[in-house]
Formats: sequence, C-alpha cells, structure tokens
Amino acid sequence: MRNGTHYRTCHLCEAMCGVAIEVKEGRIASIRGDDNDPLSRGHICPKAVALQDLHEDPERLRKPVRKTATGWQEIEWDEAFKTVAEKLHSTRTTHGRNSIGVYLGNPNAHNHSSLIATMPFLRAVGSQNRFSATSNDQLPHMLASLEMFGHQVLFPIPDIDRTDLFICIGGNPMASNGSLMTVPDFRGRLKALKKRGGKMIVVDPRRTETAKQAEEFHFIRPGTDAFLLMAMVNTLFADELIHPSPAEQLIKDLDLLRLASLPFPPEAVAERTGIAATTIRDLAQQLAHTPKAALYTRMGTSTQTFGSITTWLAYCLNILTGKLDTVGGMMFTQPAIDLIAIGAMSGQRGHFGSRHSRVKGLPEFAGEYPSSTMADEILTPGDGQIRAFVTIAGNPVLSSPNGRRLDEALSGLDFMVSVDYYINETTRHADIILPPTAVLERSHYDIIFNMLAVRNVSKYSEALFDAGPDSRHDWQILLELAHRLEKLRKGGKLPIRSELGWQAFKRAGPDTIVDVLLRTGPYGTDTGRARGVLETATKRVLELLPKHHPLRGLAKLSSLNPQWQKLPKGLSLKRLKENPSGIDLGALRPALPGRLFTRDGKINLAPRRYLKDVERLHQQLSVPDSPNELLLIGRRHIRSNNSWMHNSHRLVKGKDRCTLLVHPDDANRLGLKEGGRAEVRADDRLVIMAVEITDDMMPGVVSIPHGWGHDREGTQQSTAAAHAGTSINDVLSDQLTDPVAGTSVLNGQPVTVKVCEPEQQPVPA
Ligand SMILES: Nc1nc2c(c(=O)[nH]1)N[C@H]1C(S)=C(S)[C@@H](COP(=O)(O)OP(=O)(O)OC[C@H]3O[C@@H](n4cnc5c(=O)[nH]c(N)nc54)[C@H](O)[C@@H]3O)O[C@H]1N2
Ligand SMILES: Nc1nc2c(c(=O)[nH]1)N[C@H]1C(S)=C(S)[C@@H](COP(=O)(O)OP(=O)(O)OC[C@H]3O[C@@H](n4cnc5c(=O)[nH]c(N)nc54)[C@H](O)[C@@H]3O)O[C@H]1N2
Ligand code: SF4
Ligand SMILES: [Mo]
Repeated sequence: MRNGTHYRTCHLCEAMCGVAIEVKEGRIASIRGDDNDPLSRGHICPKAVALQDLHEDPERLRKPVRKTATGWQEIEWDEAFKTVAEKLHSTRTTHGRNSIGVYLGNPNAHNHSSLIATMPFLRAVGSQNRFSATSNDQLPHMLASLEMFGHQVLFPIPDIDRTDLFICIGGNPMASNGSLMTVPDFRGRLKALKKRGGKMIVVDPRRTETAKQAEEFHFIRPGTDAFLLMAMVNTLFADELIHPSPAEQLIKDLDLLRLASLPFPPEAVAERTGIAATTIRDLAQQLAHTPKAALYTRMGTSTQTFGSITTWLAYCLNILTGKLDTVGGMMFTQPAIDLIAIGAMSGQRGHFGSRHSRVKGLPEFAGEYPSSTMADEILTPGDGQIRAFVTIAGNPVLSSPNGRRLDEALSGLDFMVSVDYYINETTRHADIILPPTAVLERSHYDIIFNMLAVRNVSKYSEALFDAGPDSRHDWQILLELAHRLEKLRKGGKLPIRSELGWQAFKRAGPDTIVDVLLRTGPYGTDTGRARGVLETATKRVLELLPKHHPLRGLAKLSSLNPQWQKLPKGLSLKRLKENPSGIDLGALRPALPGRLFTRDGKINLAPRRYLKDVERLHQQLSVPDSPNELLLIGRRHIRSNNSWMHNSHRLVKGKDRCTLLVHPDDANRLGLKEGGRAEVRADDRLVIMAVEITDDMMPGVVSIPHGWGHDREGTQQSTAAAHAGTSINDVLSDQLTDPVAGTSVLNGQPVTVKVCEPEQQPVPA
C-alpha cells in the first residue's frame, strides 16, 4: 500500500480507461481520469469510482468458505484446495472426465493472470463440458472471423478516430463504452467525428443514448437485421457499387454472395424490418460513397436468431465497399501482446463444430459448448452427465437464458466450486467458494482488450495494495488446483520434469510471461544479440511446459512477420513500469494480406454454413409476426456492469432502473400505467416488474436490462438485494439458439405482457 497517486487501467468494462487513484494514509482518497493515458485521455465513467467500493466492500469474501448445515464457514486455503481437488478427481474417476462442467465468466477476459492460468487448469480438468459467456455474447463475431479471415480472434475494429461515417447497428456505445471496439470516451470521439464533418447512423429497436447522438436513426424490428443487411448487399450489386479495393485481390466467392442476396431486394424486406426500401438503399449508398466509413454491429445483432449471418453480412458489406483494412474503415489492431499471431503459430487459429454437445447436439466452439445448454447437460441423466461444476468469475444464473432452470440444475449437483469473491445468485449453489485477491491487489495488463482497441497502446499497472500472505490471486488458485489435479491423476506424484515445470510456472507468475510476450512481440526488445540471448532463454523456459501447451508456440516468434520490423521497438515490462500512464503505439495500420490466416490466403465471402442458413432467412421472410406478442430486448446502463456491481451503493442509488420499457401505444392497448406493475411472460417463465412508458421504444418491442434479479435466497450482497430488480433471463428461453453458431437468443424472443393482478403483487416487507 503506497501513499500517492497510482496510475492504472480500469478493468471493469472493455474501454480500458486510465485512472489516477490517490491513496492517503493507506486508503483511497479519490479516483479520477488519467489525462496522460494515451487511449482514454482523462475520460472515466461513473463506474470507475466503484473500484473503491469493490475494494472496501465488507461482503467481498477474503477467505475460502465452505457451505455447512448452519451456513457458510471460513476454512484455510490448504484445506479448501485439498477438498476441491479430491472432489473433482473422485467425480471424474467415478463418472468420467466429462462429468465435470466448467463455466468461465466475463471478468476472466479482464484479468491477464487468470487468462494465463485457465489453460493449464482446463487441461488438468480434462472435460469437454466447457462453457463461457462467449455464447451469450460475441460468438458470431468469432465465427465470422474464423470463417472469413481464418482466425477466431482477428476482429475488424472501427477506426472511429478517422472515420467520417459510423454506422452502428445493435450496439449502444454511449452506455457500454464499446464492445469489440475498446473506445473510452465514445462521446468525445463522436464529437471529434462530427467536427470533421462526419456523421453517425444508428439502427436499433430502441432510441438509445447513442441513437440520440446520431444524425440519422432507424427503428428496426428485433431479429431482422439480416434482412436489412442482405438488402444492402443486394443494392450494392444492383447499383454496381461493389469496390472491394484494397481487399479486391484477396476475396473469393463474390458471385455466390450476389446470388444469395438476390431474393432480398429492399422492397422485399421493408415491412419485415420496419425500414423503408428507400432508406435501405440510401444506407447502402452512403456506405459505398463515403470513402472513410465503418459499419459496426454488436450485441443486439449477435445474440439473436440470425446472429451468425448478420455478423457475416456486416463483414461483407465493409469488404464490398472497400472499408476493410482502410484508414477510417474497419481495421485490424496490432497489439503489443499478439495473441492472434501466437495462436496462429501454435496452430490455434480456432475451430468450430469438431464435436457436439451430448443432449442437444450443439456445436463446440473453441472447445466450448453453448451456455444455453448447461442446464440440459446437468439435468439429463446418462453417460457424460455433469455431476460437478466449476464457475470461474461468472454468474450464469443471471447471465444465461432461463436462469431459474439453471438454478434448479446447479442445486442438484454432487459438488460445485466457484472461484469468485461474492456469494451471489450462482455461487450460492457452491459447496466451496475460493475468493481471489481484490482487483487493486493485483497487477493488470490488458491482453484481450488491446486486441480490440481503436488505437494501439500498451500499459501495465502494478498492484496498489498488498494482498497479504493469506490470500491468493486468481492465477494462484487455478494453478494450484491444476497442479493438484494433475498429481492426483498420476497417482499422487508427477515425473520430475513435469513437477519442475509446475514449480517454475508458479514461481514465475503471469507478469514474467507478460514480460516475455512483450519483449518477443511486435514492439519488443529488438536489439540483435540481446534478442538472441532472450530467445534462447525463452525457448529453454518454454520447453519446460507440457508438450502441447499453447505458449510453446512462442519459441517460433523470432522467425515472425516481416511487418513487425517496421514498428517502434523497445517494449518490455520495465519500460511500461517507467511509463505508468501507458505507451502510445500509434493509430491502426493497414495489415492485409499479412494478417490473413485462411489456408488459401483468401477472404471467403460465402462460407457454406452461412449460405445454408440463408434458406431459413428466406423462409422467415414470409412468416408474419404474431399480433399479440411483443418482442423482448435487453439494455445496458452506464452505471451498471453485467450482474455484479450492484452491491455498490453509489451505482444503484436513485431511480429504479430495472424497469420494463414499453411504447405508449402498446401501454394503452394493454392498459399498462407508468409506474404500475406488469407481468412479462413466455410459457411458464415470468417476471413482475415496474412499467416505464416511453416512445424511445419501437412499437411492439419491450425492454428489460440484464444483470438484475438479486432477490434470490441465500446471497450475501445486501445492497444488491435491496435494489434487486428482476432478471430478464428468468423470462428468456434456453431452447432458442442461433442454429449456425449456437449463440443464445437474448434479443427478440416473443413475450406476452399484461397488467399484474393485485394478488400477484409481492407482499411489502
Ligand atoms: N439477457 C441477457 N443476458 C446477457 C447479456 C445480455 O445483454 N442480455 N449479456 C451477456 C454478456 S455480453 C456477458 S459478457 C455475460 C456476463 O455473464 P457472466 O460472466 O456470467 O456474469 P457477470 O455478471 O459478468 O459476473 C461476473 C462474476 O465474476 C465475479 N468476479 C468479478 N471480478 C472477478 C475477478 O477478478 N475474479 C473472480 N474470480 N471473479 C470475479 C463476480 O462476483 C460475478 O460473480 O452476460 C450475458 N448475459
Ligand atoms: N455500462 C456498461 N457497460 C458495459 C457493460 C455493462 O453491463 N454496462 N457490459 C460490457 C459487455 S460484457 C459487453 S458485451 C458490451 C456490450 O456492448 P453493446 O453491444 O454496445 O451493449 P448493449 O447495450 O447490449 O447494446 C445492444 C443494443 O442492441 C439493441 N438491440 C437489441 N436487439 C436488437 C436487434 O435485433 N437488432 C438491432 N439492430 N439492435 C438490437 C439494443 O437495444 C441495444 O441498444 O458492453 C460492455 N460495457
Ligand atoms: S468506461 Fe467506466 S467502467 Fe469502463 S473502463 Fe472506463 S471507467 Fe472503467
Ligand atoms: Mo459481454
């Protein structure tokens, strides 16, 4: 714990804002934006101050706890590790390796140390029953990147600082600060865009905070974006607006794409989407005629019934109009730690559908099954049924569809362990909870979100507070469990070489790995002999890792990408420590063809699995909407972060935000009153909540934010419980997925809404 100002990256959302945390007498005195941070330039949002609340929260667990008949009981780390390893080991010995399920939540992506440790942990568990937040989120983007660019994490990012036209479909960066687009201070960047004469167009079923800043806004019927984008593709061909340069020489199957779009002229989709044919044509023309333009799609288009083909078509539109890899268009990043290149070198560009889930036959992606089928796999008896479950930084009871069914499934397990620092809706089902150090007690390097940032930067933050000897970081917890599981699997003892490998890994820790990755990366220490010595040393260390460990691919880094030669050099952990606000590595740079990872070196414009789904799209064109059904969509708020920050009083105080948004016409028709209560139902799943009437909603569409529903028994987050709200995922069905990728349908599911009868009102406490 050091008094003075500490510079750090806020890890809460994807925006990577630089914060300056003032510590006085061992306590946080203030948190403000760091003006010297090269990416965020002083911006923060209201959630940043909640870093202090998280740190000081008395309900945050500090020691492992075990569930007993009389409540939770603190236990020592060694006992906790021993029990967990033995339980998991005995489960897999008795029921097979797939009897252990693992769910990885979103905060793992914001934690370099757990990222590095989850791989060995998952290998030690050895189960194919893995799940994560990916299938409730960006899976369609990953699939499109894999299918078209040959690498699942090679995402094109809007070059927002140089574009003149930003088309935002199904994203709300004013609230979210961007996703698959790390964009701190979206508002400021938008101002700059407008100042240089640019404009923003938003397409969304709700007039969002972002839509209100747009020059042009169009309501769209949820789940129909694929029709809109197909009609835009159709227009480009019809009006001879196909100009794919600079990607012209790289694309293939252009004609297949043209054929696929033929049945979808703007007139054919206007009614279905709610967008006039002239508007659709105009959108395509604006995109084509603006040299610096970027068409971006996010949550609202990926987590819906046509999530996969919508994302594919969005990529296609950028390519057809010459926006891919163009300054001001959709560009690829060159992060200092280049997981994309490292993955490719170790043969890990990603894979899809190499096996299928037991109960529903859903495809795996990157080794995971869709989260919507977790409950199926736990509840359905038979060989391979999940009996023990591990959650790591996840709250799937609130974040996956049909949370009540998952509640039921988790409560019937033989054993559950959670690596988490709260007793919340999910972890309350655990037998043991292993709490990691708090965020300000650990160092931070953003491996993932630097891959997605609108500018290349690099920054390392040291731990601000000492965690003390009786605490464990996430990575220490995961490595310890992995090590013990491996030992148990080998009958109690590991071969000496392997044991040495584990000890070296545990001693080195994630920051050593970050240093190696930085030095051997694109901006690394590139000084002849020194680099040679470093590479030899790196290779030696890497050889201690198990044979197929992905980090082994690093050994080949020296023979890499000629494009790297042109980049600024000298990056290392030491250099970053000397520059605590971070180092600017420059604006995004054109990267093709070097950055393509497809086997034939081409961008595939018409992958077969998408073409096949176009048949379903075509069938849906003639299916009319059911008149009594409303379509349900989610939403995010600047003061909320998924499900887990509602225990901060500063963030939840004030007006209830977990309301049902309804258009006045629908409210009138249904007799709903402002502030009155409504029942939202689909089959036997229902929630009751307060109504907020607003013409920001498209008629026929209602919205509930996700991440709420803290009224379940047995949690220990009292502030969250006092502002419980209801969970949208208690209404959403887990039976609906996008059939191509298996992504959950979180937007556009049909619901019925009615006035809540007085006897259904919960009795006031
Ligand atoms: N209906 C609907 N559902 C959605 C969405 C939606 O828009 N609509 N959004 C989806 C999206 S995009 C996402 S990413 C998911 C998120 O879904 P999840 O990742 O399942 O849930 P979170 O709410 O992020 O919960 C994070 C958990 O991690 C714990 N935690 C926080 N920090 C740490 C840490 O450093 N270490 C450890 N070990 N634990 C930590 C918290 O206490 C909490 O239990 O939700 C998805 N669900
Ligand atoms: N404040 C805050 N910031 C966050 C988070 C948070 O919870 N709170 N979560 C973080 C995470 S994990 C993520 S993944 C990102 C998500 O970042 P965004 O994708 O920007 O976030 P959302 O607000 O979910 O935006 C989805 C938008 O899609 C719209 N939509 C719904 N259905 C449809 C549809 O069928 N078609 C179209 N065109 N639009 C539709 C919704 O109305 C909404 O405006 O945000 C991150 N940042
Ligand atoms: S937008 Fe807010 S929560 Fe996200 S990184 Fe910046 S300060 Fe943190
Ligand atoms: Mo997410």
